[in-house]
Amino acid sequence: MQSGAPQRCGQCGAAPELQPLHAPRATHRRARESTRVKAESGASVLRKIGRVFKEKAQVDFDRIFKGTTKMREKLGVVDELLTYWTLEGTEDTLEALEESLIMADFGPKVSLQVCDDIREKILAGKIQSGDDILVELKSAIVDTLIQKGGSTELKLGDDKPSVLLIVGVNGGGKTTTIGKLSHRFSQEGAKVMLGCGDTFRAAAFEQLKKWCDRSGAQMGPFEEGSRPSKILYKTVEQAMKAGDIDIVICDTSGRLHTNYGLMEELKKCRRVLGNKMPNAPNEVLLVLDGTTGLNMLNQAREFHEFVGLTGLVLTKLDGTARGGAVVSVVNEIGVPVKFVGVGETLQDLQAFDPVTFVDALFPAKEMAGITVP
Ligand SMILES: Nc1nc2c(ncn2[C@@H]2O[C@H](COP(=O)(O)OP(=O)(O)OP(=O)(O)O)[C@@H](O)[C@H]2O)c(=O)[nH]1
Ligand SMILES: [Mg+2]
Repeated sequence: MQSGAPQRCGQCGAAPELQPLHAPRATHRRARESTRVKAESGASVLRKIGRVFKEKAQVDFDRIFKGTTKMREKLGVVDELLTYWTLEGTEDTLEALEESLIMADFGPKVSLQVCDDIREKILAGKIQSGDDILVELKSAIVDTLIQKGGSTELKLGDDKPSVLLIVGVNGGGKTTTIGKLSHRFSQEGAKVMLGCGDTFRAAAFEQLKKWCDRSGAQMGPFEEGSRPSKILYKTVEQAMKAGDIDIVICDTSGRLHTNYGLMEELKKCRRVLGNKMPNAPNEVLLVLDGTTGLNMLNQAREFHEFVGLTGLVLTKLDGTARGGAVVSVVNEIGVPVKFVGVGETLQDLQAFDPVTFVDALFPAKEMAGITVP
């Protein structure tokens, strides 16, 4: 953490972004009382978390900047390309730009779309310089993420416990993401329970339990030999009985999107959660390994068809130059990215904000006229 970074309030523990809520003459006693009232109202905790994460995503530029180093290196050529743009050389520049975007795995469709957008603006006389092209390039990518994906805010609903189902192929980073999420929720004052729907790997329970201990969550019931759907059902049941659990996060085993039987099993997990609680799961998040590039497109299509995704988590962004592929996924299936993983520690999960992400990829140029809903 940077030395000058804002800290939690030493007396009442309020997160930095909540400290302005300390009215000028408010005492910390009053702040503590208000925290207690909030803790009693599950709905307000859940609503606050979605909002706070969204706000954080817009301010925590450093982490996302560091996590996108490899992508930025790959895209460095764009800057050079645009510096030497001339009106006569437009077609050559756009061709090279399209190629650079494809190399960073934005995918042929998105890359072409973006370049067509730029060409249109050049022909309309709205672009006068390489800087203008960069602004248009960034706007086009942000627009795709916002218009196609919709709101990136986590929707936890009003009734506790809120239930999150985490799905994805093997080794993508599901369990690690659950640990990081659990940590973030706990930091915001929520009580978390983890459900071990991974009955495939022998060590899955122990791995989840470790994250549970690190993040201060509770572990749901687990029985060797039980079906994942039964374990997750019982986890939500136990959380409901306990009464004070705000959020249940359900882990599942990794599976190939082409394995029909395992995808049906996942569908069942989703269904039984809904049987136990009317709005469950509140979020179904697909974890996508950033290093797989455009391979994530087919995964996303299939998982969306089987279980109806509400959000994407892009992991391992710190180790790849191929994260651009997620723009193709959003463009194709119309589901927003909600988080990005930028490392292996508890802190390495960022709520996703399209403008921050695109600014990190193409830094030091102002984005004009873009508002995030
Ligand atoms: N660098 C980096 N590594 C990550 C990130 N997220 C997860 N990992 C690593 O990816 C590996 C697999 O992570 P898991 O969380 O076990 O993946 P999983 O999807 O639960 O795997 P299965 O349960 O086997 O399907 C681990 O070594 C993690 O440390 C990330 O954002 N950055
Ligand atoms: Mg796992």
